Amino acid sequence: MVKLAAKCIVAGDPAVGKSALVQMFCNDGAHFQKNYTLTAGVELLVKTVPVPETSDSVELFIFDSAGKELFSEMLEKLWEQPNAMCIVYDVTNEQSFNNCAKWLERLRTQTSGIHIPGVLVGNKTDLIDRRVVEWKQAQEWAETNGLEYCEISVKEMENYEDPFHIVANSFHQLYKEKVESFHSLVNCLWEQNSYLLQSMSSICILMAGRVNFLGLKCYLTSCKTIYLRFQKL
Ligand SMILES: Nc1nc2c(ncn2[C@@H]2O[C@H](COP(=O)(O)OP(=O)(O)OP(=O)(O)O)[C@@H](O)[C@H]2O)c(=O)[nH]1
Ligand SMILES: [Mg+2]
Repeated sequence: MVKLAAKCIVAGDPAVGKSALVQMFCNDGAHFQKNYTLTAGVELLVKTVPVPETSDSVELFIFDSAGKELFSEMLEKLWEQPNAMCIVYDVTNEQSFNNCAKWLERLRTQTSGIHIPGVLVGNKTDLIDRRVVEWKQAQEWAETNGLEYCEISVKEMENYEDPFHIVANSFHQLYKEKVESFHSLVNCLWEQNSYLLQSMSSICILMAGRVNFLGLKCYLTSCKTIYLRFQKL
């Protein structure tokens, strides 16, 4: 069982529904924030997400960030070294979609070129008649920019858990890939070293059989013992 922890930044324009989404997710759908309360700076919420078909889990430290420009300087300090990102826009507000490029760029400056899992979230799909950003357009933009895409309605409690499940699973997947590459590196080093040890010890054993100088013989015999122990491992 592996327990991972990830810092997940939630960003996007003001009033797109970031806080409503984060609160809803962390309260297990118990409460929809109907009234708009502007977030000043960052609000931190924590929730553990189980990884399907494993006994592993990811503890998400969710940084619900302010959309207002006024707080942007403060945000950049709190955003340092994120492990995952969630960029939210409002499907009834084209400007909020266009600004996702700006949010993504700002977040990428925090990751020092390292790939981190991310998801683009189109919220407020319940406002069908006011919709201006189409699924295909947003999905394509997300794909081009290396992000997953999902659409939700926090108000109608539709797919509101998806964004965090997506980032938690991707983060877990990245962890597994890193562990696998570490294991193959260790195996590779082990194989190389055991080959080297075998060659060195073979020479030592050969010499020990022929040279009758006591000190050297003792030294070579201990090399032989070490080699045999290595072989047993
Ligand atoms: N119709 C509808 N309204 C929503 C939905 N999600 C959030 N809202 C409303 O949108 C408004 C803004 O929501 P917030 O979550 O406060 O927005 P925010 O993105 O956190 O805004 P800032 O903190 O200023 O960045 C609130 O009145 C919410 O009730 C949704 O799925 N559908
Ligand atoms: Mg907010």
